[in-house]
Order: sequence, then structure tokens, then C-alpha cells
Amino acid sequence: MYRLHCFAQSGNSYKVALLLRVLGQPFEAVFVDYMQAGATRDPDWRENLNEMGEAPVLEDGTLRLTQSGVILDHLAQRHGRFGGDSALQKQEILRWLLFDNHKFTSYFASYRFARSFGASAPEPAVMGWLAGRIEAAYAVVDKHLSTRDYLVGNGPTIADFSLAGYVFYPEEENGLGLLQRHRQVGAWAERLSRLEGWAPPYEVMPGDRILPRW
Ligand SMILES: N[C@@H](CCC(=O)N[C@@H](CS)C(=O)NCC(=O)O)C(=O)O
Repeated sequence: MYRLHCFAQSGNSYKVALLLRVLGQPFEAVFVDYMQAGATRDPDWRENLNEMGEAPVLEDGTLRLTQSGVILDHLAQRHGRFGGDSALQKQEILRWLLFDNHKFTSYFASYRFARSFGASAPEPAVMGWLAGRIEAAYAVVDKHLSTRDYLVGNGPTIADFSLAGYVFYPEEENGLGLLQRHRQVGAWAERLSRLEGWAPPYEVMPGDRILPRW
């Protein structure tokens, strides 16, 4: 059985947990205590699980994989679903995975973490800058989705699972109203939530819910 090292607040882990669920693949969720104990900073954790100090980590037998994009690609290949129908589609999926990791997920994840879970009050200038970057990334995706239901091709692919990492967390954790204002992104999220196996992040990964702090 797959073992997914993850924690409830980790949208990057949710990308993988959601794909596994939609693939109908059971997995053992191994709790990473990042929020209380900073487990990923532990030298032993890095030595044994991920030198980059990040969740998710997926164990598939003796194989240990990190980086959600790599894990999504591995699962798509292994199960022959959601990986694109042609070489061109695979390239297109890679393009969106890179955009997601650089911009769509990463600015948002940083903003949400600082606003809801940071140790000290967020710095307004930093938050303002991040909010601008988030708006720009959402606008790109919103425009792309105005002529199609999914990011690549005619059905969901791992590109959708990647960009969906954070869109199903409670809105109060970011307060930006993104899915209401970027209506195509909102409609796309709604479509994804109807996939068989879908469930929201706090129901599929271990760890206590932490209410927004700031
Ligand atoms: N690009 C990585 C990002 C992973 C990532 O940032 N994971 C977060 C949790 S969502 C983490 O473990 N952060 C620990 C840290 O940055 O110290 C991926 O897609 O897997």
C-alpha cells in the first residue's frame, strides 16, 4: 500500500491525497508534525525522508518520491490515468505543473501560512506584494479556463490536481475571496469537487485543524 507522509494543512500533500482517492488507491497517511514540532527541519527526517525538508513524501514499495509534481506524474504513469493522451498534452501538463509550483500554489501557500499560521503577525508590505502576485496568477488561470473545463485536454489531468492543492481549504484562512472573483476558477473547482472520491483536505489528511491566528 502507498504511504503518504503528509499533514492536514499541507495543500501540496492534498494534491497527492486527492489523486490517490480519485484513482481509488488506498494509502496509509503518515502524520508529519510540521505545524507544532517543525518535523521536516529535523536532520533525521531530512536524512531518511526528504533532504529538501518538505511534505509530501510518497513511499511506493521501496521507492521514495518527493515533489508533488513528480509524485503526481508517477501515479499517472503507474495507473494510466490523468497523465495526458499525447506527447503534446504531456508537455502541456508539465507547463502547468511548473506554473503551479512557481506561482499559483506557492504565492498563495505563503500568503495563507503567514495570515493563518505564522508565529508573528504578518508584515503588511509583504502580504500586499504576495496578494498582487496571487491575483496575477489567478487571472492567468481564470482566462485559460474561460474557454475550457480543465487545464489540459477535455478531462481532468494531474495539472488540475496540482493547481487544486489549496482551493478547497476554508476561505477564512486567506480572506481573499479568490473563487468568487475569479469565477472560472471557482467553476473549475466546483467541477473537480464532483469527481468520485473527492473530499476536502481536512477530511483526508491527519492533524488537528488550527483556526486562523491573525
Ligand atoms: N514544490 C513542493 C513544495 C512542498 C512544500 O512546500 N511543502 C510544504 C508543506 S505544504 C512544506 O513541507 N514546507 C516545509 C518548509 O518549507 O519548511 C511540492 O510541490 O512538493
